Order: sequence, then C-alpha cells, then structure tokens
Amino acid sequence: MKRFAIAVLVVAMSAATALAQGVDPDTAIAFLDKNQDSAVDLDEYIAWQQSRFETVDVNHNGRLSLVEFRDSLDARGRHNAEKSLYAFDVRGVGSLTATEFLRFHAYVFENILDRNRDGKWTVDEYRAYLQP
Ligand SMILES: [Ca+2]
Ligand SMILES: [Ca+2]
Repeated sequence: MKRFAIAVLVVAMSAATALAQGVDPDTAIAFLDKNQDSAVDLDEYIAWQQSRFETVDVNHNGRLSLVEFRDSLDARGRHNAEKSLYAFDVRGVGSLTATEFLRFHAYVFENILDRNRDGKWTVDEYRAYLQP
C-alpha cells in the first residue's frame, strides 16, 4: 500500500505537475524527507527539483522555455511564471538553465515554503501554503 502510494506520488511529481495537486502534505513531505527528520530542508528540496529538471525540460535542450517552466509549477507558481522567469533569467534570453531553475526554487523554499525561516519545510507549513 505504501509502495503504491509512493509510486503514484512519483508519477504525479515527475509528470511535472504541481507538488500540490492530488498529493496530501503528509505524503509529500515524507517522500521528500530523505533523512527522516520529519521536515524537508533546502538540500532535500533542491535535490528533488534537480531530479525533475530533465522531465520538465521537455525538448531536452538544457533550458526551460516559459511554457516548460510554467508547466512545471503549481497553480500559484503558474500565475507568476513570467515574472519569475525574467527575475531568474540572468542572461536575459527568455529561458532558464538548470542552475537558474534551482536558484528560483531555492528562493521559493526560503521565502514562501519555509514560513518561519528555520530552514525546514514542515507538513504544517505545507498545509498553510495550500490555504487559499
Ligand atoms: Ca529532512
Ligand atoms: Ca520552517
């Protein structure tokens, strides 16, 4: 049962849809929490985003176009996708490298997901993020 839940989760995540879509916070945090301290730290979060890049980069040219980037985000992220891309596209070419993609996600982790800024993203913080 647990194996099944994780398999579904991996499919949901690698489909490059939102972490938020269809995966409850307990399951998502447990999946990302590799050192089992009941929270996701920046390294764990970035390792996961890094593992997604190849899938998110649909045409495998090593860069994310606006469409690829937008499709990789949850509903809230998609709303700001264009602004986010231009903020992190340091070369100003309209696409993100893997490094820029990971810098964006580090920013999201530190400024949005980890609400109390203790370096750990918890189930409660994820629940709070999902509140409308
Ligand atoms: Ca952890
Ligand atoms: Ca926190």
